[in-house]
Amino acid sequence: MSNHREMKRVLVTGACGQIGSELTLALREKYGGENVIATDLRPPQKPGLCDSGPFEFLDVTQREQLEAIVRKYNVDTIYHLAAILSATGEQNPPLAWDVNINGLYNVLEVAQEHQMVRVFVPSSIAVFGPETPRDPAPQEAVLRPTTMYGLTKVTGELLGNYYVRRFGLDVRGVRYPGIISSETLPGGGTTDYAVEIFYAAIQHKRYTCFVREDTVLPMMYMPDCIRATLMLMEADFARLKHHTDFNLAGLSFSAGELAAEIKKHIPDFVCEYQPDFRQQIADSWPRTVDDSAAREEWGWSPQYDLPTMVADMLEKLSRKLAS
Ligand code: NAD
Ligand code: AKB
Repeated sequence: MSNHREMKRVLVTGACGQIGSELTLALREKYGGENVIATDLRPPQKPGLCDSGPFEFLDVTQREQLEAIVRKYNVDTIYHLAAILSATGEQNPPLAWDVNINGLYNVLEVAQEHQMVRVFVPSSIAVFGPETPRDPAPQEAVLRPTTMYGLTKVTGELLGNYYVRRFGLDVRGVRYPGIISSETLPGGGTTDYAVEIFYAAIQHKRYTCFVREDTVLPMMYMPDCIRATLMLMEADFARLKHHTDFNLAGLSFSAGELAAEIKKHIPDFVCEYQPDFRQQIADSWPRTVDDSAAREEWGWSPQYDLPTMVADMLEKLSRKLAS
């Protein structure tokens, strides 16, 4: 199996997004700036991504563009983060299908053709649907999502596992919960309220939340997200029974509990609730997930709980918004 070789030249797709903008820098710390090629459809918002290593424009639905960059830099590992998330996906299902399915197919085909060492393909709690137990969602569960995004994520998991079995390509992935971070705004998901609320609390002391106060979803703070991603990619392949579909838990809380925790730091903060179409998506997802497979197979354990995450977010974001 190819995983005995070392990862030396890493390509990140969707590098300007919420996760990519921070994961790329973490990878550059680890492998050296010039060895991590950031790519996206759009230009980087922050100088950091361009200053610390190469950046190339890449539309993942265009296989020849991907192929050219892989050849140019002699890429042996891909972190494939380019995707259309749940809320945008419901507003434009054909785009979600094209980017999430055809883009992934191109990445896996090129990775196999170039005998790559490893490929990371994130999945999501969006693979679950109303028929899955919600508290917690088991590792092995009924996967009948009701969103186009969820449907593409289930297909992505199956496709990744197919390349592992059929071609011996080392493909790995986790079902990320909603990610909370202070660097880059999220890109059109249902869990975006859990980030927007911090900006609104600091800037306006008011937030109108688009899900109900009692809505509980699995979430994770970015430092845990980055740590989990690097841990899985460095795990011994021989210990992995799963490959592309690890449940991954951080913390779970209701929108009301999040607002109350922020209010401890900003006492005059007011949160109102006006659910929109995203409520239905949130209601189809679990409240918590069972991540015992990730814990057993590669030693996963999160570090942040609600109070430590909120305190750190407020501190980092206040500093950023003041500068
Ligand atoms: P994001 O929306 O913030 O970033 C995605 C990036 O992909 C954007 O910069 C966008 O410009 C780029 N992109 C879109 N279409 C493209 C195309 N055709 N070619 C190249 N780039 C394209 O997303 P994210 O939150 O950083 O998510 C990264 C991955 O993690 C995705 O697979 C997503 O499904 C998964 N995930 C994210 C979360 C979360 O809460 N952030 C949760 C679960 C899973
Ligand atoms: C979304 O809300 O679409 C993402 C996800 C959980 O996959 N944050």
